[in-house]
Amino acid sequence: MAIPTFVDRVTLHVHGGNGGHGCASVHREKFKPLGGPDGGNGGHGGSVILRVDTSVTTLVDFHRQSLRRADNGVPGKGDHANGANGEDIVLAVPDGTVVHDADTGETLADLTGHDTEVVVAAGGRGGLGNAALASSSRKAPGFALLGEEGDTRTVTLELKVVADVGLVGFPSAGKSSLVAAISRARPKIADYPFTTLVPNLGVVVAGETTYTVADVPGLIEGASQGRGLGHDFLRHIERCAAIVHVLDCATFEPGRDPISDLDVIEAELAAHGGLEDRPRLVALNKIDVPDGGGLAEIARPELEARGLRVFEISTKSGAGLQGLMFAMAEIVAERRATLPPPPPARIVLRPTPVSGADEFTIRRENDLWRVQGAKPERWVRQTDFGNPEAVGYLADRLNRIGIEDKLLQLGAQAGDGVAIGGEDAVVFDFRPQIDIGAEILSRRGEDQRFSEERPAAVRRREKDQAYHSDDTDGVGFDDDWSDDD
Ligand SMILES: Nc1nc2c(ncn2[C@@H]2O[C@H](COP(=O)(O)OP(=O)(O)OP(=O)(O)O)[C@@H](O)[C@H]2O)c(=O)[nH]1
Ligand SMILES: [Mg+2]
Repeated sequence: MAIPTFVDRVTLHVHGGNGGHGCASVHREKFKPLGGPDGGNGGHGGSVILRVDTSVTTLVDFHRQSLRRADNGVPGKGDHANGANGEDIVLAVPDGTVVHDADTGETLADLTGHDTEVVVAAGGRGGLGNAALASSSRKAPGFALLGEEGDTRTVTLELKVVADVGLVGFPSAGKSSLVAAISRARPKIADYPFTTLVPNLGVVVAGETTYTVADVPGLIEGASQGRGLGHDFLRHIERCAAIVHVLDCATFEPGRDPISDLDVIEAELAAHGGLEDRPRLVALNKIDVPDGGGLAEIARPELEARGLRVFEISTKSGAGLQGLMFAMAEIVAERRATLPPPPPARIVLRPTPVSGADEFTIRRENDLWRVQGAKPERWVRQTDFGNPEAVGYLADRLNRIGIEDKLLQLGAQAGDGVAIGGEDAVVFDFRPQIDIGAEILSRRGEDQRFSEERPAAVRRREKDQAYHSDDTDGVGFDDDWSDDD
């Protein structure tokens, strides 16, 4: 029998939008040939965000469309026109969705509670335009920063249905019928086995307590090793407060009776593991059938002798349902009382960047010095290497956090290769006192390295330092995007 795979685990490819490039432009007006830089900033790329929506109960939509890409930011333009930000894509996921990085296996988020969200692929930052890069010491920058690429990631979403009560039992025992009888859910019900392919969640109100019940699709012997449908679905009851055995008192199959059915299912639960401590109830179903009532009477003493609370029910006639509903409510309420209060809604999680507290690390690697760190790597990505002024600006930024000093300290020699970044690193020749930045160029005939004591040079250096201690990345952007130094 071909069993359609239940979509409770999907792989999703997500792309944050790229940031728009900043614009390098000079204001032009008649009779005012040098009107100053007026290049606008690029917009930020949109992010892909997963957000819990409690009205969504399956991951089925992701199965149909497994690639999601947020919009790019629009490049900046002249006349101080900033590019628009790309729209975020917000994907609604069910409560209880666990998000893993498909490549590393790392858990990125365990999404519980309405509106809880995680940014799975952040959009790239937009690049600053030359207007935002201008300062008193850099009046007319002839370059702008590039927009950064958005994150690209493959994630797996896994749903463990957050039901308070899990109904387990053989195919056709009447689990779906029970969900239908005590809640407003209308699962498919039929007298052939494996009618239910996807657990159905029903909301039950019993007195003061409202809780959810899920029918776990038919379990059979060997389910925990993958036979039948059960194995995948046992995951769904890992978070249940209670397990209810639905036992069929009206089956004519040889070798089946309520007690041995219960033993088979218990053996499967034990093989799956981790469910031993969950309270159990037993529902002897189909007592409306003449022989059913009789069989239930016979099974009851043995079950009670095992310490189980037994309910004789009929989902057809409604007999015994009230008692069972209130017994389930009691267990759920007890368990809720012991749980910590639910976390406040709307937790926003961002996967943490790989680098730690240090801004950068330097390692000797064969004939290279490898520099890694979130900031220097980002600065490299923002640099237009076709523009010497932009490269000079990059050199300034790198020096400002002490990379050159550190390299010298570690014994780097002029001419050594310096790689900034990981796999897609950009490699430079190490030239201490990098001299391509326009504003640190000495006047003709002078060498800055020999003029340390000249007051003008000192003043200029101080001014330069003051400029660099400004957070130029923050210009025109909300705080979220600025460098956190
Ligand atoms: N007479 C009688 N029939 C019942 C009762 N409950 C369920 N049934 C019948 O038993 C059959 C199977 O019921 P389902 O609720 O689909 O069983 P299930 O446990 O969900 O089965 P799977 O989804 O295959 O695991 C259907 O034909 C139901 O009408 C009951 O209390 N009395
Ligand atoms: Mg069913």
